[in-house]
Amino acid sequence: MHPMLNIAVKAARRAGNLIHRSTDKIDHLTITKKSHADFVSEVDRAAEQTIIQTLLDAYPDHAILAEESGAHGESDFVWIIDPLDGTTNFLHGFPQFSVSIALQHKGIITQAVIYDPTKNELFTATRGRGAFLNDKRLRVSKRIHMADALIGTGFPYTNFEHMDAYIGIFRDLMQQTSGLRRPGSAALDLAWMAAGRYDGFFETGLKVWDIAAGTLLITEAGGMVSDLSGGDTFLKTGHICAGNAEIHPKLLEIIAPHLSDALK
Ligand code: 2AM
Ligand code: CA
Ligand code: CA
Ligand code: CA
Repeated sequence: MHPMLNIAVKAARRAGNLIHRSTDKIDHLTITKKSHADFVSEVDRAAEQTIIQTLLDAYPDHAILAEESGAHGESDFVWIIDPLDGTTNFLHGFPQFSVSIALQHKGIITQAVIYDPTKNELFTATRGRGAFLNDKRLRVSKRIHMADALIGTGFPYTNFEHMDAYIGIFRDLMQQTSGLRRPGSAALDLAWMAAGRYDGFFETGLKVWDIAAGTLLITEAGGMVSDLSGGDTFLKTGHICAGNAEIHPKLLEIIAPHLSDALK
């Protein structure tokens, strides 16, 4: 394993264990609301501190971009961190949340870890070296027909301007696929896409820490990732569409007629 991935795995496991131990105490946590439906607990913050400390102990010169504490440092190496993706699920004891850590080198994501502490599933990827679930090599699914496809998604939050477009896409997919799922951790959704559990995935308005690691997992597992019009702006816009090589273009085709300029 690449030494930088190894450190990221150590950080993700430490944070995941902390989160897992805290599931017994969710009724006693201090919770604040950052914006509409965006909650943060002391567990998010503690997990983030554990991750940052582990990474900076090994690589003190690297820069950090983390959901709860923002950007620090200046370097060609930037660690992009979501310490707890799926906080709403976590706070309800709904067992679908994850830790997501990616390393970006000169603008390119090179290492990725997503850890699900509930199932003890560790998803990892190094650019050019494939994606893994624990020790098993991952490949995206082989389904080719939309009618057989299981599609993952997440609902739009703050940008209610995207709501009508989203619901239009949702309605079409309901009629044309074998099912839609909305579990609530975008990072874990992307890892599951890489693992072939979904055939396609789309969501709008995500943040870079939700998707940085997951997008590398998918491409290393042989899948495709783009924005909603097939371009490569997804890390910036947070509008994302993924799939295996057959389903991805078909999903884009269904999405296209619904796109407002803001979503293109
Ligand atoms: P979080 O739990 O780290 O905040 C679910 O579709 C995804 O949306 C999760 O990755 C979740 O990340 C994110 N999310 C939840 N509430 C949000 C909000 N109010 N604004 C933006 N993203 C949100
Ligand atoms: Ca959040
Ligand atoms: Ca998140
Ligand atoms: Ca988070």
